[in-house]
Amino acid sequence: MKIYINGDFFERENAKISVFDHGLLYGDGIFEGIRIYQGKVFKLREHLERLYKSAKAIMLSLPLNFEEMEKAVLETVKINKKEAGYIRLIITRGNGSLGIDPATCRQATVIIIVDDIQLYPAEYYEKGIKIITASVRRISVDSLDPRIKSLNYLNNILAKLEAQNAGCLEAVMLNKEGFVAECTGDNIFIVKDDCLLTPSGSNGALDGITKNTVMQIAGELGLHANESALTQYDLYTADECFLTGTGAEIIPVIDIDGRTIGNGHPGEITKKLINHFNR
Ligand code: PXG
Repeated sequence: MKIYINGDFFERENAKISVFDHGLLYGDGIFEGIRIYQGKVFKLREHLERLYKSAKAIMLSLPLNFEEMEKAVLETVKINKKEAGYIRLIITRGNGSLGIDPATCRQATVIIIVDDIQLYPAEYYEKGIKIITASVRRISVDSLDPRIKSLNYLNNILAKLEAQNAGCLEAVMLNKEGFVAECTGDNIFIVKDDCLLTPSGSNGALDGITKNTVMQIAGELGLHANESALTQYDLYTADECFLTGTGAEIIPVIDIDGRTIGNGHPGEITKKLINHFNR
């Protein structure tokens, strides 16, 4: 395995960054998780566009421009000879002094890791998963907009721990107003009367690449798909529910907080979307 750090490649055991990196000290940084399918990087431009928006929002100037970043990612994939896998692109504020002042960091750190992807076990795609609502609320847009894909995941990790304590793989998080935002590492959709509904960015959802892909597939299939504020009631009374993410792809949800969704099996529209996504 060859890992890219600031323009050089290192073997796994030598791929190291400073303990003074503000990505470690303060979670000051951003990242992207990207798939490789059949030797091709999936939606690379979309991921890089989101990365550059995250960077802009936190005033992080990247040492590479868009084309250079694209090249660095493709080169790292090539050098690792991966036909299927996962790319983790990480940008931190860089090395600085002990103290949050980002101005002490002169150069952002760019890390690109190409590895295998950890999937949910295959059986869950066939039978669906159970999720709970976390008591921890999604950080609100006026504190740290969830559209910024930052290195600060403690909020999501606390919700993930709640899911695990309840024997579930995922938890849905509400925003501070009580509307549905997203899951800890996935966007959430419901199907109601043949229409797809999913929370918007201002509801506290990441502008998910997989979410946008599903919206596009829905259009191709002639299904209505809209962003909408959703409550727990909407989830509980949905005909179908599924989660989307680079890691999860599309995974059906069959139970939320003990309420059976639909007939307790993955829905027909969900299955159709999974089929089209896998093409
Ligand atoms: N919401 C959150 C909070 C996420 O972290 C998504 C939604 C889905 O977005 P995309 O663009 O991937 O459709 C994510 C993405 C991992 C892992 O290793 C997590 C994600 C993606 C890839 C890997 O846990 N989360």
